[in-house]
Amino acid sequence: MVDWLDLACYQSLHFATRQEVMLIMTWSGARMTGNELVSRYPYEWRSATGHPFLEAIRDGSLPGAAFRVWLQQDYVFVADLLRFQATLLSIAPRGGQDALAAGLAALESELGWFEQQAEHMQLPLGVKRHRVTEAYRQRLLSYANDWTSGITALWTGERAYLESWSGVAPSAPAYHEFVEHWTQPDFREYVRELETLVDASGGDEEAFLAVCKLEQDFWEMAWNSARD
Ligand code: MP5
Repeated sequence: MVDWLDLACYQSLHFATRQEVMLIMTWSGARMTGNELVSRYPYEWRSATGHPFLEAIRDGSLPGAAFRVWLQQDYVFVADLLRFQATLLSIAPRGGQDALAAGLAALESELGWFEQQAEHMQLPLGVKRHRVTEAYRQRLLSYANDWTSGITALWTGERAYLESWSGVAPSAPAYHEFVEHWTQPDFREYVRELETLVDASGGDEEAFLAVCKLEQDFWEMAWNSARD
């Protein structure tokens, strides 16, 4: 583990460039804030938060089948997220308990909101987990007993949804309620609170990148389902 003193010595001895220092920080698992993670991996972040599925939500061209698959799988995802978050809450430091406990209650009511949406659409929710939803579940569970990776994974998925849905506003009218759900001020504030916890924890690059990829795969899964 390289700490800041080592880095300072390295820098004064070798006149390391900023890039070299950043590289050493990465190798040594150095601390990174949420914003640093997002700006260090612009391609991965864009892939997680921008997708033809979202473009089609914006312009109203999304095939109904793709939206239905997304909604069914996202319901399963949220139920899995609730369980993951309950475990993460059990190891949260004192300063993280408030946000995580409030988030848990919000997740439970979100399941009710999904159930209402599905009822309007006459859509069954008891579907089998898609391979991607299962991979996401497994990955989250692998982080559930480690605070830094767990909070990074949780925040990455939530911020990805905030940015994905903010990016399509104002969407085609059929999706207004969904855009509103993931762009309202309370949700924005929740994501900000999670980010503060990531910053304090030091962040986990690997968890960030894994969740970015899973977010991308999730859009891809729903998008491709219309062509299956
Ligand atoms: C979220 C979600 C956001 N609903 N689905 C995926 C695939 N990623 C992130 O979680 P929440 O609890 O709906 O804000």
